[in-house]
Amino acid sequence: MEDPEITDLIEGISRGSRRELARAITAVEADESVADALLAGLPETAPAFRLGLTGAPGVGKSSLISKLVPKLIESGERVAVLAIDPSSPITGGAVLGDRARISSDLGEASWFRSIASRGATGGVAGCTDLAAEILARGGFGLIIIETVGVGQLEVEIAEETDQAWLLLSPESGDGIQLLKAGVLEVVDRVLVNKCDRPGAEELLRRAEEMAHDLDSLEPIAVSCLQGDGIDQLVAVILETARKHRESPDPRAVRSRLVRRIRRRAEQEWIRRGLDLAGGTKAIEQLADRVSRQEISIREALDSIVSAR
Ligand SMILES: Nc1nc2c(ncn2[C@@H]2O[C@H](COP(=O)(O)OP(=O)(O)O)[C@@H](O)[C@H]2O)c(=O)[nH]1
Ligand SMILES: [Mg+2]
Repeated sequence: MEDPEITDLIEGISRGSRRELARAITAVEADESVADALLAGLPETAPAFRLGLTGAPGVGKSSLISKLVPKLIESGERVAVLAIDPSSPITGGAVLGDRARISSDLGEASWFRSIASRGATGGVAGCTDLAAEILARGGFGLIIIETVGVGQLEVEIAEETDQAWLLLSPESGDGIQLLKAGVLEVVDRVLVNKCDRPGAEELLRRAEEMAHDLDSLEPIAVSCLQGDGIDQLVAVILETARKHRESPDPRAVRSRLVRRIRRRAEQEWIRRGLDLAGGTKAIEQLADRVSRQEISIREALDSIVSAR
């Protein structure tokens, strides 16, 4: 991306333009290096609170977010939601459905966007970190990140958030298994959704036991359908965000910066290394030579990594 374009984006975001904010995040999705200049040009703001909301598909993450966002806005928050669903293509029904459900005219204080694809250079976690940082600089004090499941990707995303909360529901059936498998060592809190459904009480009781044993945060039960527990949850989010903004954990801030710098360095190393070695063309030629058994894979590697 050319410098004048980046200057335009910085100027637009500083004046609160949603269009420029969207363009900036799209640009970073495609190429994380754009974020270097963007973040250098956008003034630091008060720290935003990043809340990760994870859980199996269908557990009610999007429903919950659509209940929470209007209430959080009413309490004076500016809320951005990043929904990460690498499994669903950009045109996927779920993503469009979520977008439609959440963006129902909440005005300037909220922002919704899905990150469905891996960027050209980095991973979803890197892109999420940078998108969240840009949103924070754009004046969003609360950033909710919705991710599916609790696999490796979610662990990575959890590292990019200030707290990661896991949503379980009695319907999904695997809640108790997840708790037994030590999921509370990865997430900070369990929320039990669909407490209008049978089995919710048992699930909540088990979650409470586990949280107690591990000295982890109290689980909270909600029903998006009936509205139970939503106000309590909003109050907990506001309080957690307030505490975080008052005194962000310096270790978390530092380790996030370490990951960000490391990731960007890795991308640069790969790009420079490949350039030195002659790029994709050189690798193709080496592959041809390996397939003709003129050189070994090891020799091909050596010729790439020793290129100066
Ligand atoms: N009974 C009941 N159904 C709910 C509740 N919350 C969400 N659902 C339903 O669960 C389904 C999946 O919800 P969704 O928010 O898309 O889940 P996500 O995949 O985790 O984002 C939808 O049909 C919702 O209407 C709840 O509290 N009670
Ligand atoms: Mg969803």
